[in-house]
Amino acid sequence: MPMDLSLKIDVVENISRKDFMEKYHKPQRPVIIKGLLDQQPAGKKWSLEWFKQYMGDDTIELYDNTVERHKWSTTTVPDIKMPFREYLDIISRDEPTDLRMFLANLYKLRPGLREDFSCPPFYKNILGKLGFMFLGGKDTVVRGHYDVDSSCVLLTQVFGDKRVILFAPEYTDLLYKVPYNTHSFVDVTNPDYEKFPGLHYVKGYDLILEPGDSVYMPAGYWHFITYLNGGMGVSHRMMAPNVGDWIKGGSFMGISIPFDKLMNKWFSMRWYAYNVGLLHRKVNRAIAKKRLTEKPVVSQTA
Ligand SMILES: O=C(O)CCC(=O)C(=O)O
Repeated sequence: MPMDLSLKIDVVENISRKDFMEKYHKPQRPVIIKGLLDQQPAGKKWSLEWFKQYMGDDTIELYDNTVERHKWSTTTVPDIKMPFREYLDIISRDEPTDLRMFLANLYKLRPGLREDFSCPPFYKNILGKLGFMFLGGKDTVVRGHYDVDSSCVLLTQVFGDKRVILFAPEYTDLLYKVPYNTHSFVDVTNPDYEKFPGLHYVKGYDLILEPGDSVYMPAGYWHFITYLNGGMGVSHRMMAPNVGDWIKGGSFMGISIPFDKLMNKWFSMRWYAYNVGLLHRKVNRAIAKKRLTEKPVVSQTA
């Protein structure tokens, strides 16, 4: 039984704040909002070429997916710096790249960009002042994760297309979450069911995010992202509707990340091996629970 990626996500246009809150934020359901970028000047203005002109000389920080330590620890320190223009040249080629720009503080880099695209009115909130920028090239992979602060994320695609696979937080154990981190040990786009049998039991959404469109990812939602070509996205955040997620996010950032970094420093591969053992034990328990609770599918024709 392969994993089920056939869940249907709602797709809406021009959503009001009331509808958004009632139908998606309060019940924590994902949704695609079409054409959000076009409601602000950025829709007509922002492109890869425009960014080259506007801030091509700025030095930006990049993460390199081939660096080993990213596999077992939360990514916090960038690997490479280069002029933005050079990076935009790399991603404009139709060639795979492992270099990605992740969580760059957009309005801090260039405050003027807020005039072009600010937090959409229906999404205004205490965290809405922050905007983060993400870029990648063809086949760039953002390893599966949920956001460390357990906030809700509205990710708007500026140019390029990306494949986004989403899973609800209930599948956290079955997705092989690395202990003391919020990323997954597995690649759901190329599932190895022999090694990772927990993947048989997960159900998710598989979508393509196109330029101008946004996806709302509730708190704790797993996202596995693959860039289909050179692309850029901008995210805005909102606090989760329940206090449990605030506590989870705060304790993860304040306790789990520093603890994991320290243990990695002290014990290196021994800490990693311990965590791999721990995660497999967790998944085995989650599989056993699924087997007990899920009714087998009975053939209708029998
Ligand atoms: O689009 C990307 O590159 C990553 C987006 C992401 O992980 C996020 O908004 O949390």
